[in-house]
Amino acid sequence: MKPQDVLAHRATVLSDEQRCAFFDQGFLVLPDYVPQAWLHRLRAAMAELLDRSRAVTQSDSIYVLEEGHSRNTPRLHRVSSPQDQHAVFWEFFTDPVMTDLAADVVGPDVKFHHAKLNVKSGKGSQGFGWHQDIPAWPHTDFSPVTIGVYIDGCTDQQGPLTVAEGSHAGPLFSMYDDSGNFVVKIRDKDLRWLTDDKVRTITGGPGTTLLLNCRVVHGSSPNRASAARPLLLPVYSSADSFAYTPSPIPSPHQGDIVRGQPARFASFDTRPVEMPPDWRFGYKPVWAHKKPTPAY
Ligand SMILES: O=C(O)CCC(=O)C(=O)O
Repeated sequence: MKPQDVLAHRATVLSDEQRCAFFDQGFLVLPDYVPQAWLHRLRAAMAELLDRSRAVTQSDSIYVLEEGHSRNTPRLHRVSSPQDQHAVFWEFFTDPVMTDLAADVVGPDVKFHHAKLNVKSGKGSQGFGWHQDIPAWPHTDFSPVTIGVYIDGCTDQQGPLTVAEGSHAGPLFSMYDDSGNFVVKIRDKDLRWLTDDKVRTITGGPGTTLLLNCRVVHGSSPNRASAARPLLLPVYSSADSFAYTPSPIPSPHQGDIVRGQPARFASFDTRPVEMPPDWRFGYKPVWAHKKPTPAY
């Protein structure tokens, strides 16, 4: 669904000003949005996953390990598809606290695509280079939105998400490096336009929530503080927006309608998207390319 059609529906959570700010700038920050009761449950579920990761010795399709990870000191960079690892995450992703918020920017009928939990253990080595998300999972339009929740909050030192304001309205950049690897990182030569005045750094207290349009240029540096910086990142779209490539982070829940009704017609925005590799034949994660700032 296109922004003008979304705006024709009444909002549930956001004000008209907040919705317009989201469509103008490509992102919106809601300080302390997620209630404490949910944050408690999410922390407990995350602690269980961290505990399970003690048995993992190298990064796999679920756990991406941070340097220094061991059975005694579990250290994670990311958990892929947390909703398939622990029921609490799916409960959260389908709760109105998330789905009503998504509806305010994608329209009343909301579809789930995938999710990640970027744990970013303290004193970490991994950040996320500047990138755009949609080239990894193209859709028929650009309605997909990532709703990022800082479970414990995030300070300047913890590798906060940084966003290039308004960049969703610009071009999509290549996510391939000079050797043809899909590294989900924009090449330096394509970033000359990105001056400091365009960069917004998103920090905030526990429960602070960020809505990020799928075309926005964003990234983050490694976590230099000692505490982890968990950021939960489910992705939703309008029900009438369809992914047309396999997902790099597959889930049995991909395509589930989490609010409203399935679509009878697809919505199309014909701006071009560079195709990702064919994920049907296996996904070579970005950290496997030995690049300094992996993103996926
Ligand atoms: O967790 C972060 O700091 C950035 C995450 C990100 O950009 C992504 O997963 O696409």
